[in-house]
Amino acid sequence: MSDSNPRFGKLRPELENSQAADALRKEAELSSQGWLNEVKRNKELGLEAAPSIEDRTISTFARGELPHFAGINTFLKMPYVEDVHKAGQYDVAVFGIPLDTGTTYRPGTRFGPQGIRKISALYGTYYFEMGVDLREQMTMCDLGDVFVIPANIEKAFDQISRAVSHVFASGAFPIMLGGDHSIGYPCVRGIAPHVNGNIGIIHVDRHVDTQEKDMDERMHTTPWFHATNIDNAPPKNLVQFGIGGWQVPRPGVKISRERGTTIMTITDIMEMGLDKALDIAIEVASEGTEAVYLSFDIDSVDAGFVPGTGWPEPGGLLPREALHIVNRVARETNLCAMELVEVSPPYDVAETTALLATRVIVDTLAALVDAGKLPRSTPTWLKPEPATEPWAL
Ligand SMILES: [Mn+2]
Repeated sequence: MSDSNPRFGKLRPELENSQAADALRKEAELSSQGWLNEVKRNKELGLEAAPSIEDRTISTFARGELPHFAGINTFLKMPYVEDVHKAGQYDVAVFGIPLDTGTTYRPGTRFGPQGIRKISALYGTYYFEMGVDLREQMTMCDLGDVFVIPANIEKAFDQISRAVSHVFASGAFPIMLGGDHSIGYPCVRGIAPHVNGNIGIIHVDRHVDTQEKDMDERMHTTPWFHATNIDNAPPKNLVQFGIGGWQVPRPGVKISRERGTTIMTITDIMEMGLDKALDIAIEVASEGTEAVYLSFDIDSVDAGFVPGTGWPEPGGLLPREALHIVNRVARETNLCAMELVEVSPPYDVAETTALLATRVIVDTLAALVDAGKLPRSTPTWLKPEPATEPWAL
């Protein structure tokens, strides 16, 4: 904004140091090269537009971000990388884990990755408040989905661990789109062998998910019992944030008590304030660990905002609180990977659940970029050895 041009107004004095003023200034600093590269590619692949089209950045066939309602949806319209050997060429690799065999009430989370990808097309890559443009400041791909085995959850777990292990070892930041919460265990199992030290887990949820078995099997109520049996994922570094209500099974509570996991209820968070609660959560997950894993269950948010989930529960987080949580976790921990679970599109009214899931992910990425953590060099916590599968028999 220029003071010399009379057509441009000045900000009100009381807003000169506001976030909005900062955002207006930051946008001017952002590159547009990523966008120009995309336009060039779109025209090469999708033909020059008809002569009547005045905007010559438009192509004949829709390629890339625009129009938002068109195209084949990957996450945020990022390139679909079919050859997973290339995952490490990107700063961030998103992939789906379409497993809902572990659900104990509503199914449908097998469609979660597709639901999230579909509504993610609504977003561009630029985040106004933070002054971040993901397309300009980092690279991201969508690897498609893991081939899960719906009739056998243990075989599905083996496939998931192997996939997560591959992506994590590549050096790309892995983002897993669930799927029900049973995937938390095989995801951590795929990561832990590559971490040079202990791994802390921040588990945002209404439910504890710490019982050993549910209906005689490992289900979406059980991931943290099994994850905290992994040598370098100790229960003292598991923090369970936003827990409460009438869907917390007593067998899980017993395990959390015995193992000394850190549970923080919504009332705890309300009473001490979200930031103070987050100070504690971040400390628990970080104390003595090399890396932190974020497991975000969309049902941690009040059921009114997220109807499309397996076990909706009123009284949870507000969407803006959820976004604040991931913002701080991304900035203040050695975040090494994240999963977003329990989006069930068949129950999702007006796609609001998948919409919030997308926000949780892109806000995490924006905070990582804004904090200078993405793009990243080889992560300090990554062991140099090639991928191993200590869980495989
Ligand atoms: Mn849950």
